[in-house]
Amino acid sequence: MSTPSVAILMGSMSDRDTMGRCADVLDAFGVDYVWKVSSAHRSPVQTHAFVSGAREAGFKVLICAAGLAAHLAGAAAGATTLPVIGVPLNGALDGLDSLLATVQMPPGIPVATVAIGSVGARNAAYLAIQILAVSDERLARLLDEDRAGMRASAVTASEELAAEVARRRSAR
Ligand code: RP5
Repeated sequence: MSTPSVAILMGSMSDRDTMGRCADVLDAFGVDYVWKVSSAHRSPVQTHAFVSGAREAGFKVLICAAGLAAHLAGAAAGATTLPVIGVPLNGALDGLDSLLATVQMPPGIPVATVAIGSVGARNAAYLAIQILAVSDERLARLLDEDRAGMRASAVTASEELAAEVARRRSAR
């Protein structure tokens, strides 16, 4: 079996439910991944060993999620030149602490930081898929179909609102 394209690292098992939203999106697109608890603070040696070997192992994108003093994505980005997507999680201060810790990286060591919490978890998967789709036509096609679905939902919702306005007007 070949190495999955994506590795999802999270700081704690308590991040599992939120990052399940990320896994849901990867599953929906048929993208293989590994999913690990790997902490910048509690298991730094293991985290560094995995991340520094990730390119050679065949991974293409790393997704790193952590809350509080969220150093996981930044530490990972310092140990690999693979794209690292950071998901700030809400452990305190509405996740603002994690957002700043994840996004404020020094020049040359970027972390592609997404939104706080489950929205970010989903978008991390979408961004990873978009990165993979640069060289994967199947994924590019699925992304186009997914966008078409979103567009259709927005148009349908708008038509429903227009119909509601018409109903309200005739009821006056
Ligand atoms: C971070 O600390 C983890 O990513 C988690 O979001 C937060 C709290 O961890 P636990 O105390 O729940 O293990 O490192």
